[in-house]
Amino acid sequence: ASSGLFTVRDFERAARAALSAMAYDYYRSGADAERTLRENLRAYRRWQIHSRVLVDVSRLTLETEILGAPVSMPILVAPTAYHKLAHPEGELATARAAARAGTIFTVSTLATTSLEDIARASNGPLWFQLYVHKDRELTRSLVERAEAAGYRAIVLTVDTPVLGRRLRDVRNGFGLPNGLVMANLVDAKVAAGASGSALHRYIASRHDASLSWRDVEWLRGITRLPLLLKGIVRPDDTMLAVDAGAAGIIVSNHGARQLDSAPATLDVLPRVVEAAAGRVPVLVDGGVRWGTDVLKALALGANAVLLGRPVLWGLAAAGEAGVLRVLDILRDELATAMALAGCPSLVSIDRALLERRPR
Ligand code: HOC
Repeated sequence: ASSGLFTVRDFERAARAALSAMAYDYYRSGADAERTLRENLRAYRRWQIHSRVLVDVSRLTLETEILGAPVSMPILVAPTAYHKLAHPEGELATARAAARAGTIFTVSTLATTSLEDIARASNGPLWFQLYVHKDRELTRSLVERAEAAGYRAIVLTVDTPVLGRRLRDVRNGFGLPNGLVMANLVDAKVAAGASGSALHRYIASRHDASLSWRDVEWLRGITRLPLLLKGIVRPDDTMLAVDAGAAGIIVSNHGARQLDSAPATLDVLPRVVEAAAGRVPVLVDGGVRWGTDVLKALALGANAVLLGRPVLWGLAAAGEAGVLRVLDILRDELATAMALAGCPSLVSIDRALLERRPR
């Protein structure tokens, strides 16, 4: 089903054809005027790669390690909600594809498959993305379940005190079709039907908007898993996160779905990297569509990138095979970009490769 599809763009077109308008809109949407959505993509175009020539690139290596987990490439799968909306096999297909690609899959709290079933289906490394529920015992039990099921890290999303205004979802009356539930939660109804976004109603009633740095301490106290904070765009927050014991930072604006006019993640990456000062890995998501984008993020100091929408496009277009194909495309593009830029290894990708595009 993925024949004839050679780029993430091809997969987005195929996914659009395969999905209901409501599901496609949910995945593709940014908040408000979608300024940040466009900026995340544009930020990558502002850089050009100045290749080094006559470097032996006959033996490229893309393997690396993130928080002790060996991965085949510096490209991980970001947490995204509701994979069964994209494909009947949902998160199981994504998990299997990520494992086959040799990379980490970050499972969302809002998965449509239970975190235990996903762990049983995958022999690859898994992280668990956490939203903090008003009911702290429910949150504690999610963390304990993830730990018991063999997840290797908790990714706390910190850019979501409330839900961003995704106008397409409001207009479409977004919700899950009959039969789909948020399988990790007990009170998990976001059924479509009423006016406005059902996700918005669910989050307003259950999600804890009081989350603060004190809760990061609480979370660290209830798990021995490393804790990454996802949604950081500022150097001072980076320092607070490291001081609070975060094991990693994910520079993210939630795929531009939360605060519109947030900066493009690539633009703030260097300042976050500087603030982290090598004490913890810094990852970035938002706008990665090409292997050259991955190279640019690494050159600006990221240890790895995460892919959100591209994986969903692969899943919607062709299930497990589609996700695997998307991951392989990005891997091949990155390898080609590295060879052409004169970078035989990830450590040879440095800041001096990049120049701002002339105006
Ligand atoms: C306030 C909690 O990540 C999305 C998902 C779900 C967001 C829940 C936010 O749609 O971006």
